[in-house]
Amino acid sequence: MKTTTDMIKETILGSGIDLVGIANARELIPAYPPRPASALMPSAQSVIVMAVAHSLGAVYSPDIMLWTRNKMQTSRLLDETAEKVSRLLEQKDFLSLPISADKPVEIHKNDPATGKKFRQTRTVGFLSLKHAAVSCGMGEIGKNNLLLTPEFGPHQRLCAIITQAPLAPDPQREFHLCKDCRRCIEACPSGALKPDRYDVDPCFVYWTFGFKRLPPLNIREWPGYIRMIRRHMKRRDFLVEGGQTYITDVDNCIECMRVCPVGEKWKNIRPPKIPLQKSGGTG
Ligand code: B12
Ligand code: SF4
Ligand code: SF4
Repeated sequence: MKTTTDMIKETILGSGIDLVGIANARELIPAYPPRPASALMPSAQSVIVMAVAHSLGAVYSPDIMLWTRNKMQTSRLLDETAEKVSRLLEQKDFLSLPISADKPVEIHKNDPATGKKFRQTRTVGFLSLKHAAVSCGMGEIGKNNLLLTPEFGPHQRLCAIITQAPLAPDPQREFHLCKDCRRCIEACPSGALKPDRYDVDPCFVYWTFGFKRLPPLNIREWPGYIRMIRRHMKRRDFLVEGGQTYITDVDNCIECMRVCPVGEKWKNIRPPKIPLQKSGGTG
């Protein structure tokens, strides 16, 4: 006889989702800052994690705007499925909360732990989708700080549902997918990726504006920083760009994802050379 877990997984995969896993809500891998499912639903029993592969053509397209559009569609598919499945679970009397593949995020100007102002505003999701995916054996976190799955490497988007339904969890697994090839570190235009860590501030600034530098702490470095901004302003219209970003959520960078060679399903169609993608950060 089919269990509720089988029925939920079948519904999800039948909706066009590529991967699905279930984690025990009380045993999620702690992230930093901690993102427990119980903070969002104290009675949570399970976290359903879903992934949809990006179109690889969009990932390798010459202009990041083409990828952005694809990203919106993967998010839409994920969010629609999360909504559908949550309603299904609630019809069975299990409170369920979809966690979107996209915004909103918490925005922190000050460090909640110390109250001190951050050098750069930081954002954090209500649930860490990567950690939830690792918790249900979907993949591992690579040197690029992204979830790598055996099937698609880093080329998927994630979404989740927190639910009271006591579904059967999938075990966490060991993969060793990251080849430590350092391509992501070399490709990162902002220097956010280091061999031993990921620095969120330079990534955020490059991803948002295409600027390779953080606002300097030292007053003597400000003239150089202002010159850099003026160079950008000569070739870019930030007002019009801002409008487009508001409507279609344009990003400035996916290099750490593009260059990663992991992902069995893509081995025959991955291009041999991956030139830098055009974005606000490239000239
Ligand atoms: C906010 C966010 C961003 C922000 C901040 C990134 C960050 N790591 O915090 C920015 C805009 C910079 C960003 C960039 C990117 N992102 Co993003 N992002 C998110 C989002 C919404 C939340 C991330 C999060 O909170 N993670 C949980 C934290 C605990 O884990 P972490 O990311 O490892 O930790 C960092 C933060 O906590 C921060 N940090 C450290 N101390 C503190 C203290 C405080 C108070 C705060 C607030 C933050 C903070 O630094 C940590 C790393 O040191 C998730 C979706 C989600 N809900 O999970 C997508 C998500 C992680 N992003 C994704 C992607 C693809 C990207 C990009 C490639 C950009 C793009 N164009 O899409 C880059 C990749 C950068 C990288 N190599 O990690 C995908 C990853 C898919 C995958 N295969 O893994 C996700 C899962 C979206 C999705 N629906 O699929 N992202
Ligand atoms: S999104 Fe771009 S800037 Fe951020 S870590 Fe990846 S390659 Fe570096
Ligand atoms: S590009 Fe290489 S080092 Fe970076 S995550 Fe992928 S396999 Fe690991």
